[in-house]
Amino acid sequence: MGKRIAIIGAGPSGLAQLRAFQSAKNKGAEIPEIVCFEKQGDWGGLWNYSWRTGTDEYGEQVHNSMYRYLWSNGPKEGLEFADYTFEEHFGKNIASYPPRAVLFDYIKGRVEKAGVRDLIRFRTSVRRVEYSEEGGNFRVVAEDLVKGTETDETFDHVVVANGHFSTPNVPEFEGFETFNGRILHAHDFRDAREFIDQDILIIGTSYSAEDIGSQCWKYGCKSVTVSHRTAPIGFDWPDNWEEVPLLSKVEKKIATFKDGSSKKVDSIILCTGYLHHFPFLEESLRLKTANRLATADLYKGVVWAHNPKLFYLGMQDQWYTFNMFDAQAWYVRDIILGRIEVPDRDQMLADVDARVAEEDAIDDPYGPIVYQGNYVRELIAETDYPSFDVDASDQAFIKWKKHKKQDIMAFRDNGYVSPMTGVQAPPHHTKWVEAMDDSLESYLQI
Ligand code: FAD
Ligand code: NA7
Repeated sequence: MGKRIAIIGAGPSGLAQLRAFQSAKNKGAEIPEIVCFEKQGDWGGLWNYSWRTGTDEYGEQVHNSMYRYLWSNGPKEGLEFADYTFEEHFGKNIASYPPRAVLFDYIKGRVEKAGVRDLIRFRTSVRRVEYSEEGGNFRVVAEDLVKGTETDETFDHVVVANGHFSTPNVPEFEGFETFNGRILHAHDFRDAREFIDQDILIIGTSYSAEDIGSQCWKYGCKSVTVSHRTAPIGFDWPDNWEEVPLLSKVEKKIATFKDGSSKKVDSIILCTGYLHHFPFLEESLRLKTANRLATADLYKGVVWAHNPKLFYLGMQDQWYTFNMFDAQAWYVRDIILGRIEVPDRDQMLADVDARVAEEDAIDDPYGPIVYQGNYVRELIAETDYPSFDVDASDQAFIKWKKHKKQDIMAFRDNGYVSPMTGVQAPPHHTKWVEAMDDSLESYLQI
C-alpha cells in the first residue's frame, strides 16, 4: 500500500501494534511497511528485566522499573490476550498472579508465534520526531546505539508506544542532602534483600508503595513506614508497618512528619510515580497529561487530536493492560488501513472532553474498573479483535480489590475465572508470603 509506519517501543503496546498488523496480513490484507524502534536489546518493555539502574552500557536512561520477586499486582484475568490465552501458551491452566518471568514468557510467546521480530530494530533509540506540513509526513531520526550511527527517515504515521512508567517523578524534601542513608526512587529499586533489618520509609500510597513495601516486609526489613500526601492506604497492615502523614523533613536519620511525629529510618524509597516523558517528540506532537484513565488530547484514547496521523498506545493509567493495548492497537491499525474514519478536530476534542467528564463523575470505588472495561469493550466492538467476556475481567478486578482489603499479604493466593476460556484458575502451590523463588520453573513446577 506504499505507506510507512514507525512504532516507537517494543513493549506490550508496541508488540500489540505489530501483532495487529500481522493478524490483518494473515487474513489477506495489504499492510504498510513497518519499522519498530526499540532501544533495548530485547522485546517486552518493562517485563524485560534489567539489573541496571541509571544509565545503560550506551549511556541511555535505563527503561526498566521492575524489580526482583515482582509478581503481577493484578489478576492475570485482567490482562489475558483474547487471541492467545494463558492455556494456549503454557499448555495448562495456571494460577492468577504470575511472577514477572512468567508474564514475560507469555508476552514473548504470542509475538514469536506471529513471527514479527524482524520488524524490530533493537538497540536503536529514537532521538527526534518532527512533522512536515509540506510533506504531510514525519521525519524520524534514530540512533543505532551499537554503531553510533544515525538514520533519518520519513514515515506516514508514527505510533508512540514508549510507556509512561519509566521516567521517575522525584520530589525533594527538606534535609535530603544530609540524610545518612540511601534515598532512591521506585524506578531504581531492584532487590528487597538490600533492606533486610532496615527501617524503611516509603513516600506515596499507590501500587509501587504497596508492593515495594510488601516486598521489603516479606524479605525481612525491620519496619515499614508509609507517608502519605493525600490519604493513608488503609489496609490492615502487619504490626511492624505504620502509615503516617507527609514527610516534612529529615535530619541525619530522623524523619519528621506533618503531625510532628518522628521516626528513625535507614532508607527512603520514593514511590511517587512517573512522568509522561517524550523528549524525542517535537513540542506540537507531545502528549501532556496526568496519569489518569481519560488522557488529555487523545481521541478514543489513542489518536493525537492535533494531528491524527500520530497515535499513542497505553498512555492511560492502567487497570487493564495487555488486552487494552490490543484493543487500542487494532483500532489504530484500522484507522491506518482506512477501515475506520477519524472525525474533525472539534469532534475529537469533544470526545476527549466527554471521556474526562465521565471519569471525573465516577464516585464508586469500583467505577474506574468498569469505566476502563467499557472503554476496552467500545474499541474491540469496532475491529475484528476477538470479542471476549469483559465483564469477567471486570469481576476479576473487583474481587481482587476486595481480596486486598481482606488481607493485603494474602490476596495473591486467590484465583479468578478466565474471560477467554471461562475456566477458574487453580490456587498457586505455595502461599505468596512463603514463596521466595519467583522463577518460571518454580511457579509452573517444571
Ligand atoms: P513499556 O513496557 O514501558 O515499553 C516501552 C518500550 O519502549 C520499552 O521497551 C523501551 O525500551 C522502549 N523505548 C522507550 N523509549 C524509546 C526510544 N526513545 N526509542 C526506542 N525505544 C524506546 N501491568 C500489569 O498488567 N500487571 C502488573 O503486575 C504490572 N506491574 C508493573 C510494575 C511496575 C513496577 C511497573 C512500572 C509497571 C507495571 N505494570 C503492570 C504496567 C506496565 O506499564 C504494563 O504492563 C506494560 O509494560 C506497558 O507496556 P508499554 O509497551 O506501554 O510500555
Ligand atoms: P502512581 O500510581 O502514579 O502513584 C503515585 C503516588 O505518589 C501517589 O500515591 C501520589 O500521591 C504520590 N506522590 C506523587 N508526588 C508526590 C509528592 N510530591 N509527595 C508525596 N507523594 C507524592 O505511581 P506508582 O509508581 O505507584 O504506580 C505506577 C505503576 O507502577 C502502576 O501501573 C503499577 O502497576 C506499577 P497522591 O495520591 O497524588 O497524593
